[in-house]
Amino acid sequence: MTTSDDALSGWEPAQGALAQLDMLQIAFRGRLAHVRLNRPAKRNAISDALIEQLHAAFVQLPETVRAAVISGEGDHFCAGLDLSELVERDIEASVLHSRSWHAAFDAIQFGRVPVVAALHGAVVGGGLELAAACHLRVAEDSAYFGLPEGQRGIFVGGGGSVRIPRLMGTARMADMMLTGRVFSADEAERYGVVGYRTPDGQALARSIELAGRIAQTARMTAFAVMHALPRIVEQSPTEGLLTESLISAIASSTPEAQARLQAFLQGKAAKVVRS
Ligand code: 1HE
Repeated sequence: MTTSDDALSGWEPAQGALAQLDMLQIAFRGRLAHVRLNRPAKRNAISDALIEQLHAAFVQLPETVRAAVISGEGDHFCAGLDLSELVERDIEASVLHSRSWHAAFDAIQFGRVPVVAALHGAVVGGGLELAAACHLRVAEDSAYFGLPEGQRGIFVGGGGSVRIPRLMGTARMADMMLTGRVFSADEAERYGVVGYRTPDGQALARSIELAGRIAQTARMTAFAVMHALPRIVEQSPTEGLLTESLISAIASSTPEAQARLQAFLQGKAAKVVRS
């Protein structure tokens, strides 16, 4: 079991272009990347500049990286859209603004590596949309989940209507938007929004530990889980089964898979044990 101290030590700050992204703190350790939202004075509200930087960060992750963690500096993960920039836009500009969020969050969901979201404090509006674009979510006790778009007179625009119902169900998302209902970390776990729960102050360490395990997954398996699985889920069962057969055949024929299968057959690989 990795301790918090182990998980949080030994990180090297990003160099070069990634170091220029001033609203993020990016660091690497071995095959892991840590992307931290770094606007604590504004509760990590996502401005136009921050959404651009998030997009840039995830498309430019070095090839050596095999898993990433995203977290928020300060008392909250993310307060959602920067409302101070919600000036009147015409319809075209509004569509393009929303599409820029889609592009950034697609770069996370369908990027190079699985991403674990370490959640604490407010995970609201666009912050929940960002978390929903990640592959695993870890929430500590302080985390709470809301969609204040309803109260602000707007609608989700960062992919929330596509991703959030797939986690918690359409009825719960409708409830959040229509009544302002806020879910606790325990409720979020019960409703499938988060897969892991920790005491306060431990979500980041747990996320890093999980990212470390993800980084050991064979590349083709990670690719299939990220890129094929969500597409298969959207396909008809007939198409899905065919896609599954194709991806499965590709994955099992890679040298990495062959080596792992041989290792197991020779008694050199870990067995499946109770956790
Ligand atoms: C902000 C934002 C923001 C804080 N945009 N500036 N999101 C919301 O509707 C959530 C709005 N925010 C809040 O409910 C609260 O700020 C929090 C619960 C997140 C945090 O509360 P607290 O007491 O820790 O902080 P605070 O005092 O409210 O805020 C600190 C500063 O951050 C303050 O600015 P200051 O200059 O007066 O110090 C706040 O104005 C600022 N701040 N949140 C701009 N969101 C693609 S569509 C997505 C649509 C949405 O995401 S809608 C949901 C928007």
